[in-house]
Amino acid sequence: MLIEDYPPHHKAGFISIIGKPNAGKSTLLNALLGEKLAIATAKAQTTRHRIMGIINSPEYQIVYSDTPGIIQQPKYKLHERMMTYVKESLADSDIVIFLADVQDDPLQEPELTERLSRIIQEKPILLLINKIDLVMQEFAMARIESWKEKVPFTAVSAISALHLFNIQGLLDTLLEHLPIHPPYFPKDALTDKPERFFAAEIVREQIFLNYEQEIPYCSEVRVVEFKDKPDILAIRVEIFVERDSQKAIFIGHKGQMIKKVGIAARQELEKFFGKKVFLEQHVKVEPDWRTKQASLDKFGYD
Ligand SMILES: Nc1nc2c(ncn2[C@@H]2O[C@H](COP(=O)(O)OP(=O)(O)OP(=O)(O)O)[C@@H](O)[C@H]2O)c(=O)[nH]1
Ligand SMILES: [Mg+2]
Repeated sequence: MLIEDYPPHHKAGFISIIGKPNAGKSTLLNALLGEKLAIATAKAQTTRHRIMGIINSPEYQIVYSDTPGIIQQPKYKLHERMMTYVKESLADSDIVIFLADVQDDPLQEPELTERLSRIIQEKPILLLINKIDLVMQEFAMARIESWKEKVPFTAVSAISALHLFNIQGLLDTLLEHLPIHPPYFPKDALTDKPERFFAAEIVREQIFLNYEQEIPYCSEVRVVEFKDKPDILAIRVEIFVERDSQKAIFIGHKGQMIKKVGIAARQELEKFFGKKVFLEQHVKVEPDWRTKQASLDKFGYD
């Protein structure tokens, strides 16, 4: 379908999903899209970029943005870049979804509630209380009330992004608030990011799942070769850590750890791309890359 072929009442808009680290934003994006686009792990600060996920129907196009978790005090230049993505996504959005873990107490978040109170003067904000599968209903209800006392949210809902609870109802609410507008992207678009980006993310997800402490946070993945041959997809990645000692931990005794990550990543890549994958990994050291402008530019944090 051509971008021009849309009915006069067609709705389209940008919806920004924001919240603290680990609230479940990427899980929610995947739930709304009905497929796994964004990586999601139990560790905070998994997402480092703004990732658009697009859903289309003849009548509407919703462009969701998954964003990095809001960090009040950025420690590295990397964190500052991540917060720039949140800001840009908020500036572009027609509707904001503020996703809160049901355990988060708004009374502990004065800066965040003040920021939300400012944003809501300009655009609708939906409060979504997530992970309600983990608590009693009364607890979730009380949480909603205390958030509402701090910010006059446009609408409020309790969901479980992981168990797809209340997701259809959410879509209906979003469509109500979506402006009449022509589509922004071709109707078959799913995301703004290229395949290489997702290849790097899938490897990074396995790093988050397989290592503890500092390794996930000091690691970055760059795709240096992406050859889509008829029978196999050949992907070569460089994995950067900050020091030699971290490189040794990454590789592990007799290369066991990197092998484990490679096998798991290859399986996930094959699922994502729907074909056989050959994955080659090289571990390199880029000293203090999280604090260096040039390194961040090189790794695509623009
Ligand atoms: N029990 C439960 N767990 C959830 C739910 N939604 C997300 N999670 C889990 O919460 C963890 C964090 O989920 P993510 O989607 O990565 O969270 P995020 O907000 O994108 O995190 P960052 O990218 O680090 O900011 C993962 O282990 C998810 O499986 C939910 O509804 N219920
Ligand atoms: Mg995320």
